[in-house]
Amino acid sequence: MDRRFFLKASAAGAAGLTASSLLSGCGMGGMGGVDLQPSLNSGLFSRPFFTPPELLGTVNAVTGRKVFDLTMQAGSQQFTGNGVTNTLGINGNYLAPTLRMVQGDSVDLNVTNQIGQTTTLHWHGMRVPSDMDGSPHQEILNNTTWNAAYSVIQKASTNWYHPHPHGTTASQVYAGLAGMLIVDDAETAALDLPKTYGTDDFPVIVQDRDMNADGTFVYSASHQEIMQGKKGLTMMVNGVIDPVLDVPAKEVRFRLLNGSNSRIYTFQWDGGRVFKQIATEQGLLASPVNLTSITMSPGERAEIVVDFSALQGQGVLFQDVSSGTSLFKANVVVNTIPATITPTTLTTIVPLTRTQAVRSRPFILSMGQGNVYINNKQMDLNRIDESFALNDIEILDIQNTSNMDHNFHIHGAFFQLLTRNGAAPSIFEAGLKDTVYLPANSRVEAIIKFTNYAANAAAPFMYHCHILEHEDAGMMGQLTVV
Ligand SMILES: [Cu+2]
Repeated sequence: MDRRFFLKASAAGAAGLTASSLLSGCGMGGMGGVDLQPSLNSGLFSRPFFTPPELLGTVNAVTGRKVFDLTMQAGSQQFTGNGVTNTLGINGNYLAPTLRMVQGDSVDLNVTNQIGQTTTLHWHGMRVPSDMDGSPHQEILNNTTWNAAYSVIQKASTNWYHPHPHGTTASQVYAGLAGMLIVDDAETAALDLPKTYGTDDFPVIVQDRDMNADGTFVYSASHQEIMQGKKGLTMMVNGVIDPVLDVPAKEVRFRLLNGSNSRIYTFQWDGGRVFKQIATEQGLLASPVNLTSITMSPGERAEIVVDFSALQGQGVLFQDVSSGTSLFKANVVVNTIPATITPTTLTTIVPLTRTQAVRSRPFILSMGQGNVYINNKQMDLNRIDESFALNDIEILDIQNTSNMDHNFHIHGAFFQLLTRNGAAPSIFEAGLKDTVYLPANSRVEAIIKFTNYAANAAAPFMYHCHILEHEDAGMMGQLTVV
């Protein structure tokens, strides 16, 4: 079964092009790689799974604030047997440590840019003041340090951090600048959930990359790739191709992040094994929901729990149905820590209701004349597109009128879906969210309440398509909260 899944993967991954045409570069306009490799996912799972180290911060004895020192740096890494590639990373060569914060913390993040070009660092999913958001307006010039300071006001949730400089986000994330940011709180800590990081609680950052035969990354920004979004043929988890992970024969929690530039995944466990989803982007669901697959667009997160207690000695594959690729293998080994029993009630979510909304605000995602738009406009750093009133409840009426997939992410607040194409949203996206998938010609109504001021017009919040090539091409707008 596994082998067949992989063989299907090879055919799907090559998107109808033969391996020889890929190798000669035919039909891959703008790729620039005459030796571009087909998918390197072999189905062999010989490399160890990499769990990014945690960074807990250092408490300043005088101020009580938690201090995180982050260096965005250039490096190199070997992903295949073929050779090294230039990369970017944070406190390392590729990706970044998992930042760990607790609700109620006051944090200082000292971000030093040593990547040789201007960047920013955005805390995706964190509800922070707009001038601390790491948006395109908080530029960090090369060889300078940006000091971000904020209070952690939100509930336990799986977030992430990545650059957000206008026009160069896609290439910087592709080169490796991304990491997880986990918020903990007392309510979640008291639940009988898997929570031992690196033992029964794992980050799963899924990304796709193209590589040349010499092991170097391929990233170009041809017009075609900008419009279609860059999709690599090789999938990686936490920066490793085909990793294998020992998991204990008990419940195990995975914090899924689609960290890809533009690829949309539908994840499953082989054989359609049932798992529990326990959280969306902004925290726990009211109750776990049983699923056999979950679809995630770039920037979306989900926490899931899989029960391996009856599977000791077996290998279970985590797969992307859309491309037919097995992403990593979980080898179930003897459990040495206390078992957990995921509760049937996790938290209380108070839904915002349509009758509370003071208005419905349209966001039209469209394409035309070789460009991408929101409300027929392209991003202008000097223009404020929308103004929200503090504490007003509004409906975001988000419509994708194009024949291509997009998604929608908004900074500074979270939302709940009211409808998808006029019907109730899927159960796996019924929680608190900050990023939502919009397939071609689809519509989502979401309800939102801004409880944070945008500090001033010089530091607005962003909303945008999280397909990074689209974002860079101007599928983004700016809002203030007054
Ligand atoms: Cu888009």
